[in-house]
Amino acid sequence: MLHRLRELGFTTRMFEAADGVGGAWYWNRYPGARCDSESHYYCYSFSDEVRKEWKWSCRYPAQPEILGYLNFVADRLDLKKDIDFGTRVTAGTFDEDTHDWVVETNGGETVRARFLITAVGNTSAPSKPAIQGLDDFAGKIYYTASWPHEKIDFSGQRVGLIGTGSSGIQCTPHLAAEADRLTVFQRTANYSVPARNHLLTDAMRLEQEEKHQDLRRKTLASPIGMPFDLPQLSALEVSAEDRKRRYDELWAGGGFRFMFTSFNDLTVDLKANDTIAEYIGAKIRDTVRDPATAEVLCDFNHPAGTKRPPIDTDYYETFNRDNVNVVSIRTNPIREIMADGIILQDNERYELDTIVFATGFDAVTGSILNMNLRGKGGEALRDKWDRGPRAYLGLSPAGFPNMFMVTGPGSPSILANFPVCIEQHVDWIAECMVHMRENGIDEIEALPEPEDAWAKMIAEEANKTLLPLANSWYMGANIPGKPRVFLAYPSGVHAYTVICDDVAKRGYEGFALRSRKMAEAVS
Ligand code: NA7
Repeated sequence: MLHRLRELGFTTRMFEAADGVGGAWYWNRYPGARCDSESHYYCYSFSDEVRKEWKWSCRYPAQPEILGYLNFVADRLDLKKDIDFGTRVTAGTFDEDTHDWVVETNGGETVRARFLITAVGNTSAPSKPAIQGLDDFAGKIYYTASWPHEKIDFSGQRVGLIGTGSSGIQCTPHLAAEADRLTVFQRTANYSVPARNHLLTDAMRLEQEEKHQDLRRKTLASPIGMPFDLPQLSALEVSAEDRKRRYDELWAGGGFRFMFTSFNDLTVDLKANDTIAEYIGAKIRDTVRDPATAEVLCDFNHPAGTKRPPIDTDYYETFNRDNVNVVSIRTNPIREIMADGIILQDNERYELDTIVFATGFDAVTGSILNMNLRGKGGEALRDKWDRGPRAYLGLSPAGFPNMFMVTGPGSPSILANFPVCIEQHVDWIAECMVHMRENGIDEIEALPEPEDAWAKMIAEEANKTLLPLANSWYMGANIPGKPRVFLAYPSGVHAYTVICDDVAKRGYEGFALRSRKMAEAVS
């Protein structure tokens, strides 16, 4: 966004809480942190030079490599000189007289800007559960979502890991390899699929480059922003043998393709979903030697794919180690944290030296609300969103003129490949700002009716799927008190792009466009 606005001649100020670029990839430095999307499409596409100058080492790069890539891009485009690092936005208020945003930072600075663009990520406000006794714990506490920069030595430690989402699943094998003992506290069993990571050879990279145009076309045509051939068949219209053959084939290839390219009705039909859930369950039971452990790991309690699907390297295999065990806390939750460990509701005690929280995020809305934004009439965004986030096209909330969100709630970002969604938002927002500049428009504001219609459509479309059945962060259900509202446009990034382009073509239909001159003429 910064690069595009600078190219277009806008004056910018950019604030970043961290001391460096990278966002989620800056903070999530836990052992095993790795991308679940393949490197050749989990990257920027806006510059052929940038793409050709960077060489990915493997199919799913680890956090340090992705952070290296983001630093490479920022340096290559000389972006860092225009970013105020180590600076948090503490408040933002729309000034109706001047059509400007007044932004305050923790450094005590106040900045006026015509536009306010949030690009604060979807998984950047860590969720730190308030478990009774947490402050009394005498050992060390770490959060995967804000991991220290220095290497942590877990050797000789009894480690407790809370959380079995993507982060918990990724760090489990690494903690197990180092710690004396690892106890994984699992509230909801997950359906993890092997990543099948591998190094990329020069020949593989060359092939990706030769096919770039074709892959890019597929990526943009896909609802999930990944260059996959979409499944045409229902899981229920093939024979059990053909279904198993398809699952076997895709399981061998690993990664998101297993979930997203096998059958077309897995997230809309419970019976179809059962087939993939049973398949993954059988794989877990085949892998994990102790039947009781396998049963805990198969206690899914939600349809497959209705929480963010994890992929892993040796997750289930790790439970065959002598120093690893899993404890179900679904019906027997953590009662308290004591100085020397964790005690469950049934009084079962686990003595620990270290607790690692892989408990996720106040996703999508948390970081936006933490900025204390106020729109027209001084309305707080937190109040406007107290029954769930609302924003027309997931881009701009009514009552908050000249505010745009990159990957905001109601956009497709959390269900799709992030770079594709980010670039779509950046292009749309930049074009809108140019349109305003060229036409003497000072203010753009989403209208309440189209915003309502957008929220209604999201709920209706989400309800046609199985996604609302899970207590997922997609639904805001992981945070106590957070409204249970589906947080994404559910029909995919391709359909979303078509709608956004159409809105722009129709002169930003659904938005009010105002200019000071017009207002003066009327008065
Ligand atoms: P997730 O996917 O939100 O996973 C968090 C995990 O922590 C999940 O297993 C939760 O169980 C568990 N959790 C959360 N709060 C608690 C409490 N209070 N007690 C016990 N267990 C708890 O976060 P991740 O960091 O793994 O992944 C986030 C995204 O980052 C990921 O999807 C990628 O997009 C990258 P639950 O399922 O809620 O029962």
